[in-house]
Amino acid sequence: MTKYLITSALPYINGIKHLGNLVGSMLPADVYARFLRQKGEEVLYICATDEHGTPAELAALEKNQDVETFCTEQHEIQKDIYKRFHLSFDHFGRSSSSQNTELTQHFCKKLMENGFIEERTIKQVYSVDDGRFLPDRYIVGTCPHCGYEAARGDQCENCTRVLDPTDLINPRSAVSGSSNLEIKDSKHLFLKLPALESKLSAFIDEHEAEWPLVVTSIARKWLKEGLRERCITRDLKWGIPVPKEGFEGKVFYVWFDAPIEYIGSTAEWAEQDPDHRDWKSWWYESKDVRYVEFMAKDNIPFHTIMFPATLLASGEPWKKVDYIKGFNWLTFYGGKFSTSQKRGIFTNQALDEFQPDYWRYWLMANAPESADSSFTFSSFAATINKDLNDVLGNFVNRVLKMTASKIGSEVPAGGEWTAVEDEFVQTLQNRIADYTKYLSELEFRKALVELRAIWVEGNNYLTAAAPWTVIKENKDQAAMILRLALNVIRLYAVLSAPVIPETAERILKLLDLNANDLAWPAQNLAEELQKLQPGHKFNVPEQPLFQKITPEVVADLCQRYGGNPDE
Ligand code: B3M
Ligand code: ZN
Repeated sequence: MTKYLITSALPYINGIKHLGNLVGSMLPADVYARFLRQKGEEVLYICATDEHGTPAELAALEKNQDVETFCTEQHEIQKDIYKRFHLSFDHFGRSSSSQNTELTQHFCKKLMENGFIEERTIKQVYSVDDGRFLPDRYIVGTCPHCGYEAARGDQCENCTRVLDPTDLINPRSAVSGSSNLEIKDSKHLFLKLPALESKLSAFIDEHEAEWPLVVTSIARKWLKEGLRERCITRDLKWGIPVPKEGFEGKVFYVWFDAPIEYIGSTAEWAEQDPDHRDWKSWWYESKDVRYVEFMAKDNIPFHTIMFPATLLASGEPWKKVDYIKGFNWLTFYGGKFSTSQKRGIFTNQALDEFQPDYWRYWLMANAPESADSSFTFSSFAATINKDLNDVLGNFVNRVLKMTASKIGSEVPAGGEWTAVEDEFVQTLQNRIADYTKYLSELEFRKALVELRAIWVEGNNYLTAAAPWTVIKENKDQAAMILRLALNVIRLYAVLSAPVIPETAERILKLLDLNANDLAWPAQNLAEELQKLQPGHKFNVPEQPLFQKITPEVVADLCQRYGGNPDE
C-alpha cells in the first residue's frame, strides 16, 4: 500500500508570515493531508521553520537578541499561529535541530566523496565596522547603469540589472551604513551542478507529463540556461558548521540545509516516539512512499534542481519528490504584501479578525493555482456571506431549527424515499465523485467549486421537497425529508472537513457525533445517508454557524490594513 509523505515549504524564521505564504504552501498541504487521512491513507505531514541565513541574524540584531533566542521565540510564535489555523502537521520542526545538522553534514561528506564538490577561493566583501562578511544584497550603493542610489549588490531594483557588489559606486553596508569595506579572499565549497545536469534533466523528464506547468517550465528554464556551480557555504556564524578542515567558522548556505530539514524534521518526529516511528522508512529505500511537496513558485528551482541534485549526488537511495504542487502569488489588491509599508494582512492579524475557517475557505477557493490571485476585503466578505452564510450555514441552521420546532430534537422516523430523493442522492453522488477526483488531483479551486455546488444541492432539495408545506398533510413524509436532510448535514461536515475543519467539528458536535469520525463517504451514498437513525438526538445551535461581514466592517478593515472598499 502507498503511504503519503507531504511537506510544505519551510516558512522562514525572520517574522510572522502573511496570507500569501499560508496559501502558497502550508494551507493546501494541510487540506490535502486531511483529505487523504479521511480516506484512510497513511499520511505523514512534515514542516518546520527555516532558521539559518543572514536575514535571521539581522532580524535578531534588530530585536537585540542573540540569534538562537530569537529563533526559539519566533518558532514558537509561528507554531502557535499555525495551530490556530488548524494546520495538522505531524511534526513542525526546526532547521537548526541537531538532526538536520547531522544530515546536512552527512550529505556534504557524501558529495565530497563522490566528487561533486569543488573548493574555490572567492573575493568577499567584509564590513570592518559590522565585523562580518556581507552577502551581496546587504551591500548597497549607486547603480552604475541608472544612477539609482539604493541599488543592492546583487541587483538594481530600479533598472533590474543584475550587479556584482564591486560594480556599485560608493558601496556601503546595508546593515550599518558604514563604507569601511574590505575585499577579502575566502575559501568556499561549490556544488558541481553541471556534472549532474543529465541526471537532473532525466529526473524532470520523468515527471514532465504529470507536474503542473508552472513547475516544469521553471525547472526547464534553469536547465536551458545551463547549470553553474553553486556556492553552498557562507562566512557566517549562525548555521550548520562545514565539516572540513580549513572551514572552521564557516557554515552552509541556508538553501543547502533547508530542504534537508524535510528529512531532519521527520527524524525529529521519530525521535519523540522511537518505538513506533521510523523516519528512514519514509526517506530511504522507500518504494511504498508517494512524496508530494507544496510551495510557491520562487522556491521551485531549489526543489526541482538543487535539492534533487544533493540527493542524487549522494549516490544513496534517498526518496525524491513524486509530485510538486507549485503556486503563483497571492497579491493584496494586485500589489505585494509588504510588512514595512503596512500593506496586507498577516496570519496573526487574520486570526484576530475572524475564525480560521473564513480564511481557509476564501484562500482555498481563490488559491493562486494557474495564475496570481488578488485578495480584497470585498471579495473576502462576498464569499463568506454567500458561500458560508447563505449556502452552508443556512442549510444547517434551517434543517436543525425546523426539525426541532416542528417534530422534536431527535432524528424523526417514518416515510420512505421517493423519486425526488433518489434523484437528489444521485446528483450528490456524482458531485462527490468529482470533488474527490479534484482533491486527489490537487485541483483546489475546482474542488471548492464542487464543494459549494454540493452545498447548493441541499438547499435546492429543501426548496423542491418543501417539508414546511408537506408537514401540514403528511407528517411521515416530512419526517423522511428532514431525516434525509439531517443526514446530509453530517455528510457536509465530513466533506467540508479538509477545508473548514473547525466548522466540521462544530456541526458533528451539534449532531451529537464523534468529531473524529470523518471517514470519507463510501461509493454507496444511499447507505451513508442513513447513518443517523431515527431517535438519534441532536442540538439546535444557539448561534448561526457563521456571521455576515457587513460593508461597515469591510470599510473598517480596509482602513486598518490598507485596502479599498470599492475594489
Ligand atoms: N524558507 C521560503 C522563503 O523564505 C523558504 C523555503 C524553504 S523550503 C526548504 O522564501
Ligand atoms: Zn540601476
